[in-house]
Amino acid sequence: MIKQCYETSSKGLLTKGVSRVLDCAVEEYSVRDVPEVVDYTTSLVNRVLGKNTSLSLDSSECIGTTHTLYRFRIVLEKGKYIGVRVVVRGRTIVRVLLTIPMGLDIGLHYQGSIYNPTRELTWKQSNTQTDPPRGQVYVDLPVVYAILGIPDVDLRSWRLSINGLVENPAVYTLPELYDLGVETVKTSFHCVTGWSVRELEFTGVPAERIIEVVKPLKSVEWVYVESLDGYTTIIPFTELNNPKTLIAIEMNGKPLNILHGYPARLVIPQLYGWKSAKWISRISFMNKYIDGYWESLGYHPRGRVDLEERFKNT
Ligand SMILES: Nc1nc2c(c(=O)[nH]1)N[C@H]1C(S)=C(S)[C@@H](COP(=O)(O)O)O[C@H]1N2
Ligand SMILES: [Mo]
Repeated sequence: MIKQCYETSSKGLLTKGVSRVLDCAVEEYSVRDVPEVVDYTTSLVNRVLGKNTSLSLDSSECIGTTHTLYRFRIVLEKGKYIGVRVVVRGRTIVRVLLTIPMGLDIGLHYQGSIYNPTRELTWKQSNTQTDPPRGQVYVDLPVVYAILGIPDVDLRSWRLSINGLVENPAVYTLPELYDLGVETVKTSFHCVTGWSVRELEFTGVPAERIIEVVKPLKSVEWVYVESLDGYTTIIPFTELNNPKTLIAIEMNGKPLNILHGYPARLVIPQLYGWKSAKWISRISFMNKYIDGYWESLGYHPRGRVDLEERFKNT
């Protein structure tokens, strides 16, 4: 039933006590109801853990109008638990992930593979453009997310570092970002969970301008972004190097509110919202892919809205 399994982790998950994630792409499996999801998941998980455990449903939610995510837990001693996340597309199970808590010495029975993100980028998906984009609904105001909490920000010590495989690494204070020259864009914003908001106005430094200054090396393919709260994400270099991508410092003509990522956040309108990291502190240009926070939980390496790239497919 398992096609490929990858072991991964992320900085943010470590702060939540999760030391590793086992992310399994499975042979597509049709289900008619939720009890069938439970039965399937129980037998898969028991095979991987090599013992008989029972799952309890923790929560479930829609991810767009096209996917459903079920979260189970296997309760262990001392309040620890193994989390299980099941990704269902329509009525088809496509992915199962296990989150393993720190300090749990447990054998996992699976054949490991190396995750190859470039295979995802050639994945074929019909892309007839609709408004709202496929699987999304418009709401009036953005939902605010802070999966790792809202960090304390001290502008006197805050800096944005731009480094990695670049000719001219740079470090900016907020006034220095303004000095690079700002532009204002009006854009829709799309969260992978299914809500979209029209016409948000962001002001900031175009990512293209920063790229001109730091001069990434030819070998750069990925951009890894780190935030003050420990949140991370990964973006294909070509998506960062897009005229609409901003290092935003204002929203609707006012400095970003702390809830929206003060002092600076990314805004990458063509990608789902989780790529638009808030409270950013470092942008690293890389020639290799590594998972960020949501990518380590099965979300797509690129996350293009027009191609409906919500979860990894391979
Ligand atoms: N640091 C950090 N950045 C983040 C998130 C987060 O939890 N922490 N959530 C992401 C997600 S999933 C979305 S949809 C957008 C939401 O932006 P908003 O909170 O300004 O509406 O922020 C993204 N950036
Ligand atoms: Mo999101």
